[in-house]
Amino acid sequence: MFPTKQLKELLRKQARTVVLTGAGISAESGVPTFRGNQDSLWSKFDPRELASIDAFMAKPGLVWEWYLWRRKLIGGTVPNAGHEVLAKLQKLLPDFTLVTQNVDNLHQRAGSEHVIELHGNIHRNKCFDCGKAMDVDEFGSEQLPRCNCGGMIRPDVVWFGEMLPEREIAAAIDKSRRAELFLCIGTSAEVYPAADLPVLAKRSGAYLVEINPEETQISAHADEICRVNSGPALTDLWQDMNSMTEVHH
Ligand code: BV8
Ligand code: ZN
Repeated sequence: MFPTKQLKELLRKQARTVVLTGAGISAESGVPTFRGNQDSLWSKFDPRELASIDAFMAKPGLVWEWYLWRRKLIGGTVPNAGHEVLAKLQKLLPDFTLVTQNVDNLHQRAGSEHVIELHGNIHRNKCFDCGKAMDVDEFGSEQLPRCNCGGMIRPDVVWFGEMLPEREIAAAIDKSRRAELFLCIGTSAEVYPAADLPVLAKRSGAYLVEINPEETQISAHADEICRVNSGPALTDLWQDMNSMTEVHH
């Protein structure tokens, strides 16, 4: 059952911990995952199509409409228990790193600090040409905002085919190499290079835990699998850790 005594022992001895999260950790907040077949008006579009430079160059208005719709939807959600437990875990463990593929900012809203955002943040914009951060206020998708250099403004997220931010992916790789405990939560582990991180950690000797109600590409590598939604799973983990610390007082 989850958490096993190995996992509890690693946490008790404050093992160097890395957590990788994907869209699944925000599902219980009401943020649609990429794979779930949402009954949203966008379900007819494939995110891998829309989250690309080609789509933005071809149909910038449509791509902006999609991001404005997602931004609005995310704005109406709140972090769930899963986000909250990870923020508390960070305060408890001396060497804890949270790496996320999500762009929804929910980890930060739950109080997590120094979050490594591999794929950017949907609430930030930048200039397509000069890369300058641009805080444009609300705009319609008819007249798209432009930078004073003339470049088009775009969401500050990493699109398919784009390189990940150098500092972030380098830090995530370094931490995964040194991890003693790696929690892989709510990700189908299909998108690279993020999906390499849990395997890299495992190969470097980390104890690999998957928290996901479904099987994924990572399942075969995992030392421990929790086939439960991340909210309840992380709540159980947190309660277990507290009862454990009581015992040790
Ligand atoms: C790169 C930001 C180098 C944008 C995202 C051909 C051409 C070009 C590139 C490639 C190619 N072939 C492969 C590639 C590489 C490509 C890639 O990996 N493609 C995949 C599809 C094979 N990667 C890239 O392009 C990356 N860049 O490689 O640069 C390069 C450069 C040029 C040419 C080649 C290489 C950039 C990838 C970043 C893309 N941007 N997001 C935006 O959000 O709009 S990716 C986006 O999708 C998310 O950020 C996330 O990473 C991914 C979705 O994955 P998940 O988070 O796992 O979500 P998913 O819905 O899939 O799964 C949800 C999971 O949660 C499920 O397992 C489910 O069971 C579980 N779940 C559900 N409910 C719960 C739950 N779990 C727990 N609790 C619950 N309650
Ligand atoms: Zn510019």
